Amino acid sequence: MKTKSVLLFILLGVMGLVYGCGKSHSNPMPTNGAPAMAATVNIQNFAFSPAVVHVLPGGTVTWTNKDTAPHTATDLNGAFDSSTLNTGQSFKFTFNNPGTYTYHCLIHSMMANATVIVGN
Ligand SMILES: [Cu+2]
Repeated sequence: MKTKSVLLFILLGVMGLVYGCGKSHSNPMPTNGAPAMAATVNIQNFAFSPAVVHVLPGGTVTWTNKDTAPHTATDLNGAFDSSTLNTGQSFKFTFNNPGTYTYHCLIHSMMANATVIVGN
């Protein structure tokens, strides 16, 4: 009887760990809701996440490379260029001029069409 409840306790604990771990990845994805003064973009799994961010004029976007591969965040029109970001490295850029900035990774051609929208 006592052994049984100990086993049940352990089983519940293990299930809790598994479930808890699964849940920790389900943070709400920051999307382009109301524009803010700052936004962050993770470069992960060969993608910019989120692919679209919206900041107010004067706002700053920070990109962080969470992959093992190097990446860049490079504006198609030359407004900004992170140059090569290795694992764990970040790049910040402050957008003073309203507009839509489309950028890509210079190293991986499939990492294209990510966007920073600057406006109110
Ligand atoms: Cu890349």
